[in-house]
Amino acid sequence: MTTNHKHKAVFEAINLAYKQFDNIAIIIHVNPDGDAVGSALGLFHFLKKMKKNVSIIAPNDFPDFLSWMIASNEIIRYNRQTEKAVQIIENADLIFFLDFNDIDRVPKIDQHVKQSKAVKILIDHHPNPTDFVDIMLSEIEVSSTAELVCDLILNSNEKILLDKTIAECLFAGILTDTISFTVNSHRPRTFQIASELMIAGVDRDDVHDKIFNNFSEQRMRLLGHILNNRMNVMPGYKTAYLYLTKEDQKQYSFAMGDSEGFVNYPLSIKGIVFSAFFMEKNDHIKISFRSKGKNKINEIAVKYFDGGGHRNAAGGESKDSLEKTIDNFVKRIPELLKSNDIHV
Ligand SMILES: [Mn+2]
Repeated sequence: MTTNHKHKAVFEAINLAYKQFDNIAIIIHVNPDGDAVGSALGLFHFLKKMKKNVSIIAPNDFPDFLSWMIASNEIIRYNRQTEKAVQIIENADLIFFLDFNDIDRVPKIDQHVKQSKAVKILIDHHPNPTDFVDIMLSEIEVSSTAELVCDLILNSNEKILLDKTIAECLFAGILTDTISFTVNSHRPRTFQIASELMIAGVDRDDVHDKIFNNFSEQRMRLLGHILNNRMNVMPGYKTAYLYLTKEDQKQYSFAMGDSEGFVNYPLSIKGIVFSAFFMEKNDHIKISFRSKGKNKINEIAVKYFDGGGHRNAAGGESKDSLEKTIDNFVKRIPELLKSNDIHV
């Protein structure tokens, strides 16, 4: 039976579940970000302290700049350690799914999950979760999955176990999704949670530094190239977009995670409230969308770009060429403005 988020009741159900079972798997989404890795490791360290046999499984690699988190090297990548990952899922009595809302966010792992008899728990903050679990802690207003995991711990009888190691991982998740408290952080509760994590020993500046000040020289030059040569600003539309060709990626020795956060830069231009970033991949175009404040960008991601996400941060993809995909986006801008009640 699926339980919707009713705060205390759901927290209690989850607390009961992890107390009852010993073999626990934590599964995070494909292309894991700081919130996926941080929330998973925070929960992992917490459950370890409760003497649980716990493992984290990711579909594929995570960016290098997250590897400072303690035990990140213990995360099992399905693409590299398939057999081990399958074995863990088969042995699990309890599976946590963190930071995603649909089983198709864990490609290939989904088949094993479907066969598993384990109790399944979703902890997530993306809109419209699908029903593939037994207990659902889904709250779209929170900053991050890490915030929800922290709230879960604070509401448990084991909150005394919250230490610096757990706190740093959770803080990393919150900082990632709020870009150091500049977006998705309108709720006072987010800061209360952050405060608890700092009391537990987090050095805020240190975590910020590790997450955001980690550019390679090539990546910094790539950013310069994009902003200078690959950005189109449409002030009348309150919109700007960036793109990156395969040729650009080759020229700047593109490494995984290098374009992380680039989509946010156009929002620093006065008057721009919508931003998009188009990246040419081998067989498709990967798109990131961002918007400011009450303006919704996720609807066009769903409607035209086979994607989804939050009000202010969404993603999508296209099988068309880069040029055609961008044209298609520009064509949809009037609808985007209208649906957000912006008249130009
Ligand atoms: Mn997240």
